[in-house]
Amino acid sequence: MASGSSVKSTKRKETKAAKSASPGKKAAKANGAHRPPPLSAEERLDLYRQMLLIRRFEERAGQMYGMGLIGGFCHLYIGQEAVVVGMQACVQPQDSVITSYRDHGHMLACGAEPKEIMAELTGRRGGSSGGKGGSMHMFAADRKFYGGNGIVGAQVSIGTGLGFAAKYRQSDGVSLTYFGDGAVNQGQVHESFNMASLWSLPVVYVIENNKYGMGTSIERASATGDLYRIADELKIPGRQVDGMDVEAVKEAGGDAIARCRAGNGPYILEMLTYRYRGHSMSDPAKYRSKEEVARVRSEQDPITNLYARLMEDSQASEETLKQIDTEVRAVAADAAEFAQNSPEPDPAELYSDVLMQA
Ligand SMILES: Cc1ncc(C[n+]2csc(CCOP(=O)(O)OP(=O)(O)O)c2C)c(N)n1
Ligand SMILES: [Mg+2]
Repeated sequence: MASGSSVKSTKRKETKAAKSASPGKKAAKANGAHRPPPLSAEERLDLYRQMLLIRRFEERAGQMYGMGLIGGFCHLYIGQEAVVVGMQACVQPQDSVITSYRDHGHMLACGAEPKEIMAELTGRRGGSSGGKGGSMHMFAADRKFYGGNGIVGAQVSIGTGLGFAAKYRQSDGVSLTYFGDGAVNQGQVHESFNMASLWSLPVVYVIENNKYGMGTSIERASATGDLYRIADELKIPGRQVDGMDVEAVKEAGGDAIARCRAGNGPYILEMLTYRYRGHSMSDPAKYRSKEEVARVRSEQDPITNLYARLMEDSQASEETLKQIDTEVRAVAADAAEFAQNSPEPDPAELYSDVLMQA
């Protein structure tokens, strides 16, 4: 029967997907095993600290969710830290950032206050949006961070608009527009690509290819696996990057941003990455094996690998790295405490900042 054979072929593809879930290796091959020049100890330690802060912050958020302190959806970024940390290491103050609902790491990497992010998660007054946005709708206009968007792909059109604004106002800014593998084949995404190419807009499209859109693997959702070539016909160049290697991300991000800033139009970076947790806190992730996750964690973890490089190149001692862990754990713990003690929003605030049409 036709349906039977399609189930079989889907299963075959999933097995293939599980076997090929080694993001770093594939990109290293695609980039000709190019290893960027090593950074200084100071630069590497800064990247290490930022990735570890995101990891510890999100672990804490996961615990708080489990304790019933965070309501609604909560999508953790654990595993993908190298992408946003490597990219944000290349930006200038005039550059803008926009992403999906998987946004806590992006807020942290943009320099927003951990306490305010955690209080936003618990829906408290001290949150970055006064507790009215929550996990999916983080926002920090003072950091040029434009969300936190719950509609898959919507941020690609808005991010393209941010690129248009930068060009129109001659601000010399670049729009960093992050989105997932699950969004690349959407209509509005391609309409945005077309405009950006036609008008030569300064937009770096960062595809965070973590292999899954909810429970659907990229192999089952997309006719092409080479997402960095998705806008070839629209003349947008692209590059595939090992998104588990923060130094490779930084190198590729620096190139792409400089290219856009110089007026060469948009660019696509496909980051091969992986999320360790389920799609959201309520996802038991039954569509992939525990072994698949364990393999990526043990072979490709961006934090463990940078730790190893720091040690290998004698750029840091075990004590220094342990000290960083202690410090970021304390930041996450302080944020959690603040987020539990901050008061609930005033009921009078219910309708403020809310657009209503009669
Ligand atoms: C327009 C739209 N369709 C469907 C959904 C439901 N949905 C939420 S997340 C998601 C998967 C997106 O996957 P991906 O873009 O790969 O991002 P990831 O969650 O992996 O970061 C879907 C289909 C939605 N929020 N918006
Ligand atoms: Mg995805």
